[in-house]
Amino acid sequence: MPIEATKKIWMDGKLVDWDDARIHILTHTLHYGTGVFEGIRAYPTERGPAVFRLTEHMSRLHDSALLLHIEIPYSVDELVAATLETIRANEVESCYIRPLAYLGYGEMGLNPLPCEVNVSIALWPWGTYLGDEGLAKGVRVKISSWRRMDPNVNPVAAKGTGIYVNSSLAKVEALKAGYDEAILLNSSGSVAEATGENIFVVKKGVLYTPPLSSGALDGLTRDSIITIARDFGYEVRVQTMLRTDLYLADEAFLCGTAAEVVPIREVDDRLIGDPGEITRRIQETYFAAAHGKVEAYAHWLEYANG
Ligand code: PPE
Repeated sequence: MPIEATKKIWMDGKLVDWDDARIHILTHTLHYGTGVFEGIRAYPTERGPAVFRLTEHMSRLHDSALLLHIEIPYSVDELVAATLETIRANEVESCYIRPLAYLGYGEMGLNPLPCEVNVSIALWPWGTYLGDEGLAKGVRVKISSWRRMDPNVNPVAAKGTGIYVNSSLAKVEALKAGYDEAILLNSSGSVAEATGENIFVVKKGVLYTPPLSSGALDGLTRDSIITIARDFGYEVRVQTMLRTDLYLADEAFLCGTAAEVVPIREVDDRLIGDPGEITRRIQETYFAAAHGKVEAYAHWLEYANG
């Protein structure tokens, strides 16, 4: 899906015109994948655009940076303020927000420590990540032949730009085989997550999701869903899962900021079926919360217009 241009991009403290948001070809991160990023969404509400769990996303950006020896020269609060300012400058009601901290031009070679750290915040309207039909009827997923990296190969807890080569390989393999998305197992064969989403299954009314120690990112959507599900009174178990737990699920779904909550209808050609009741309920409540319609989750939103 081509990016829909907006007006301004925040770069190192300044709002620059979309077409002028350029970097040098010798930017360190372009060569070695030494950057960290976030994916955040803002939704339209009665009080104008509201950003879902913005401060927590920016804290995770700082955590990712720490794991990769990147010193971000802006505090979490400064990044939050910059994001809200960029939303106002672009006059959008809803958008996907992509903060990036990267090592800039000036040094080459694998040592990142002498490099200048640059930060940008771009945003644009981004529709459904796995398609409108996927969101409504569910997607077909395939277990990838690519394994999620061992945490001692790469810190998978970091949203590092270079770390996404692994996801990208799995995504292309799944798409070329005619599926919508890939599920990655870790090096011991347990389910980790999808290329850009966490995964849940439902079995006999209980929700299951893999632990972070299986290689799952500490997703904010995952965390929101655990809260929503427990508030409904469902039991949620964070536990190690095998691929066969996916095949035998009553319901299954993916979740992430870009993807939102997407039912899974098939895993490796085993039919799970139409989106089940629990998946539907959670999907509906997640969207309602993001649109400022659930009082209990009002604290998840930060409003661009105060
Ligand atoms: N796992 C991975 C590997 C991942 O990239 C994401 C977000 C998640 C889980 C879910 O995390 P959270 O968004 O906090 O619930 N993936 C981002 C990037 C997607 C992309 O294509 O780029 C996102 O959803 O914004």
